Order: sequence, then structure tokens, then C-alpha cells
Amino acid sequence: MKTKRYILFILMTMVALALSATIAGAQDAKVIKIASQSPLSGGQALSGTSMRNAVELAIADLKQPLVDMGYDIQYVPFDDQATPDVGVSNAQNMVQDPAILVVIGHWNSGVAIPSSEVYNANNLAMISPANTNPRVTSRGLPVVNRVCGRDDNQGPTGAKFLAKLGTVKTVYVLHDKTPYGQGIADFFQQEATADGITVLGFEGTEEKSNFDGIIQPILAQSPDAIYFGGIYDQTAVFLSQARAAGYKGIFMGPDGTDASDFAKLAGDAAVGTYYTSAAGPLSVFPDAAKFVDDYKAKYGENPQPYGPESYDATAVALHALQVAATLAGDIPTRAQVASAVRATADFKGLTGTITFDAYGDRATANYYVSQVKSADPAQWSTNELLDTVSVDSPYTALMKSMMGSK
Ligand code: ABU
Repeated sequence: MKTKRYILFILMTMVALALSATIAGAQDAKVIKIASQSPLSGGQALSGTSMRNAVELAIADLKQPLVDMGYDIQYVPFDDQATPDVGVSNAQNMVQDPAILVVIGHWNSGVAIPSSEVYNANNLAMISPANTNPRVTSRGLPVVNRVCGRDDNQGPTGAKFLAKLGTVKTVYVLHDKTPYGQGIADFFQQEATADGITVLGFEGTEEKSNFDGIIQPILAQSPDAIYFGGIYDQTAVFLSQARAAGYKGIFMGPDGTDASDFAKLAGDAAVGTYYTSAAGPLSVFPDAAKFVDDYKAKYGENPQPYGPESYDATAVALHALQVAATLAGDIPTRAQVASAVRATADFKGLTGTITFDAYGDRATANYYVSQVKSADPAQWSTNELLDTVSVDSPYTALMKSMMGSK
């Protein structure tokens, strides 16, 4: 009887010790938070939600080295509603939390640009999966980086493609009046003009539902192509109405077209659309196969374009956190994390090798031209890839030319 009591006492003591060790361990774990900002509501929530999901998956997959170092890695997604004021307000709240050491975002350049002024004033590193406007990085903010390309390369890629078709002599250019849409439309029209295509009109609109007043004057000019610098929640509606009104020419858009909601919103009118993107189609990233499988298993659908780039932005963030924490021997400061992010070189991601140049641009980025093949949104990832162009960032190109000229 005494022996049984003794064994019971020993067992209970062991359980109590194990429990207190677990509780103490949880209390001791030092919290590091990774934030994200993207539209999780509104007409562009499809892209923003896919970005958030990819960040969540990357953290689950890749946090273990930091956990082994005694850190508790937490994820805090913010909804910027594709609205600059909301992004800035979220950024102001974000910087009040000292545990947030890095932010992955945004989807809209027009939101990223003002929000990153707040991050920069607080040394908070930002890694963008998707913001392509040149001003995201050309301001030279030390905290701002992106794993995707730039619209001063993406816009011309689209124009050169249309010029090479040989059938496009005239184009009408629309944009959504945002820094992104107007910016890329401008880069497109400059290259189109240089390539001998006549730009019949260049017009901005914030209209989202009734494009009749815009379509009729365009039809009167019979352009061979229409280019719309904007996002699918607007451009797909325009295209659908333009086709219904009798427009039979080519339609092209930039990466704001690159989401399955473009097919969902435009229906049959989507088929045949050309689009450029700085996001690679899933087919060009063999290393992303597991990510795609895991994403489908967890969220029940394919990741949207910029899903792999969101995963990579997060992977870069986790790597930089590990470097900074190791060097600091403790929770690093935001400035130490920002330095480690900017120092990213030859990092192997799902989308290839990532090196940030002195401005935070990906040193070399790819630009893709594709054509929509199906009105079925579930088939978006099977659109036909027609061309891939690899272009150095402006800083990388400058360095190469200076080295070459020596
Ligand atoms: N580049 C994808 C989304 C649009 C933007 O950069 O604003």
C-alpha cells in the first residue's frame, strides 16, 4: 500500500513539474509579431485574402528555427480595404505595438506608399509581395523592399508585346486614377508610342459600374486595342460592357487583371484578354508545388497570383528575424531587422533567388505576358503564358553598366 502511494506521489510530482515547465516555457517565450496589410474586404479582397493566407502558411512552415531560439512567432493580419487612409491608420496602430518587427504588404501601391512613410518613421521593415509602382522603392526608404518587379518595366513589356503582334496600330489607354493604374498606363503609352503605336486617348476614370459614357467615344475611334491600367473589380466590368456594346478589338491590362475574379466578373468577355504580370503563373515555379498543395488543402482553392510572392516575402522576413536575433543575442530592434531584410542576398525562395538592391528592389525580376483561356475562374492558373522577360532593377542595371564601363 505504502509502495503504491509512493509511486502515485512520484507520478503526480512528475506531472506537476512537467506542467510548470510548460507554463514557464510559454511565459518565457519572447513574442515577435509579423504583421500584414492587404485588402481583406471589398472588391479586391480575393487578392488580399490570398496574400494573407500565404503569409500564414509561410509562418507555420518556417518559424521553427526562431521557435527553437525561444521566440513565440505570432501573426497579425490587418485589412487595409485597398484604401490609403485605412492603410495609414492601420500602420499608425501597428507601430504602437513594439512586438511587431516586420510587415508584409501591401496589394495596392497607392496604399503602400503613404503607409510606408509611417513604417519608415518607426524603422519598421516592410516587404511587399505585390506593389509594382516605382515610387514604392524609388523614395529610397531604408525599410521598404519588394520581391516583385516594377511598373516601369511591366508597362513597357505589355506595349512591346502588342507592337510585336503586328496588328495593333492604334490603342486607347484608360486608367483608374490611382498611382498604380495611372503610373502603369503612362509607362505603357510611352513605350507604345516609341514602338509606333498611335495612342488615340489617355483617360482616367473612377467609374466602377456604368461605363457607357466612356465606351461610346472609344468605339467611335475603333482602336485596335484598349489598355486599362487598373484592377479587376473595375476593368472586368468595363470589358464586359465594352464587348456587349460591340467592341471587337484586343483588350490588355497589367497585373491588376491577374486574378480569377477577372474571369468571374467578365465572364465570356474575359477570354482572349492579354495581361502582363510581375507575378509568375504557378506553372513556372516548380518549387511552389508543395505550397500550392498545402494552400489547396487548407483553404480549398488555388492561391491567387502573388500567393507564392507573399510566401517568399514572409520567408525573407523570418530569415532576417533569425539573423537579427542571432546577432543581437535577444529580441532585435526594428532597425536591426530592417538592416537584415535589406541585406537579403541569394535567398532561395519559391519564386527563385531573391537579392535586394540598395533601394529594396528585387535585383532582377521577371515579367510575364499571358492570355485568358477560360471564363471559368477555377481555370485561371491554366491561362496561356506567352512571353517571359527578365529585367534588372534600375540600381542593378546602373551598377552593371558602371562596372562594365571601367
Ligand atoms: N501590382 C499589383 C497590384 C496593384 C498595385 O501595385 O497597386
